[in-house]
Amino acid sequence: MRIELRNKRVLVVGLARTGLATALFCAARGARVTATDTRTEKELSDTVATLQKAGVALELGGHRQEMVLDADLIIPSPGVPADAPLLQFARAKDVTIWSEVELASRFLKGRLIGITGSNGKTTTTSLIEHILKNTGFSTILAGNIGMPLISCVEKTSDKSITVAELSSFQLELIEKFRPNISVFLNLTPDHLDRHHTLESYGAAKARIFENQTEADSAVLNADDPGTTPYAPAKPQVFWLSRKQRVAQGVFLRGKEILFRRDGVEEAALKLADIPLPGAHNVENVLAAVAATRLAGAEPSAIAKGVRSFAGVEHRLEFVAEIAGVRFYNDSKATNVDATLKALDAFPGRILIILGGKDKGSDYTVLQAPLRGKAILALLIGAAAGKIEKQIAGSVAIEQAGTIERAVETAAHAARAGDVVLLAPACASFDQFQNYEHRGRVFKELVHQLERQAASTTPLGGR
Ligand code: UMA
Repeated sequence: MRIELRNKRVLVVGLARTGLATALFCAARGARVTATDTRTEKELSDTVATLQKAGVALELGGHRQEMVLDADLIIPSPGVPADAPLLQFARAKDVTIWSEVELASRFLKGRLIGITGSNGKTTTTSLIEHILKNTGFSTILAGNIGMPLISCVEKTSDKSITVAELSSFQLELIEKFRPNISVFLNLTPDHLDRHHTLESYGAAKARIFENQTEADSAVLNADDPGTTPYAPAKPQVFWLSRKQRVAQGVFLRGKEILFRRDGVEEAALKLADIPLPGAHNVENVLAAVAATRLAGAEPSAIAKGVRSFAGVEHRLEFVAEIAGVRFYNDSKATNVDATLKALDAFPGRILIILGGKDKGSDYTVLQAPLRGKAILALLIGAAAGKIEKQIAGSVAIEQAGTIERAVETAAHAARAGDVVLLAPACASFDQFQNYEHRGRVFKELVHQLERQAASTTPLGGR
């Protein structure tokens, strides 16, 4: 499993978080590393200095196809499409292409829990790690959540449990990657600009099960028709369900959450213990209950962990209440399904900020919930025109253009009891560095409003 990197010729493609960490990891183990990015030296200044210091050769401002002829192994970043011309050329030349998680898994010690799905991955990953850490396990939180798995390899030990969020981009280029416990939460259309069809997107995610053995476990969502066909044969399958009792896994009975294994049922916690809004978060909790119980946490510790979980930044994150209007940041709602879930989490009177970079999505499915729950849609970014056409007639629309104008307009239009929700259904890259940046900008705008509101309230006034 482990590979010898000494003197291996490694080509790292893409130099953001993943590429930088991968190049440094390989260089530190004696590999002869070349790194390439479409961005120029000027755009990558700090990274360039760090890599040069580590002895990494650089080819910036584009990818020359011939580079692959000098490589034994290519590690592209998740953001590099698997069918990019450079990688197609490498495949034709039989050069091995691995994602960074494949490489990292060759060096990881201890146990690995991998979580994938279209939505809820980050919350579930964070919750699993939170529960296990509070139970006393030595844990590491990594992966698509923002921390490349390769950066965590050194921290792992035979006793550690690495809890990794995994994207389809990371899983589509694995070879032997094998989690001890895998979780596949749900499958809804996303990243169709990259995977082209839902089938190939689902198949990429389902690779999480590919190398699991009978000694491993897999957790799947029985209520999600997108994932059930992918139930694997080898690992033991544990189902989660909000709607039905399952033979093996986690389900609801009345207001109680139960775990069932080999015919033995145990109460894990109560629905009321879940501190997060929305039915989708119940599913995330059920998945976390299954994964942590399988990892060896006791039901009482799981219940305690769930109750004390504060949620995750940029996922239905409460930002502030100003004059009775509540502002929520769900910047991580980068696809239509996530936005549907966000709308579902509130009873109504929502002013929603939608838009950004389109990923080939169909926004017409937003019409019914917008008609039922929203009072205003504020559109921003490159996708605003397409969204307006596809949701026309369902809700009042305001072309705000930027997030600044959207927040300002929403704050003026909203009255006490309303919810202003950033749940854009799009990627952020047209106007922001990433969804985290978009969420932070939104929160700062809301906090500015909060400060203004505080300074205009007369001191001692009633
Ligand atoms: N680049 C090239 N050639 C190309 C395309 C891109 O050189 O053909 C370069 C870009 O110029 C840039 C770099 O590649 O310098 C970007 O790589 P990246 O987008 O993979 O950036 P990282 O910072 O390494 O982030 C990646 C994940 N990004 C994506 O999947 C797009 C991060 O997930 C992840 O947190 C991080 O690795 C650590 O594991 C983000 C994401 O949006 C959050 N994920 C998607 C999602 O959750 O929906 C899957």
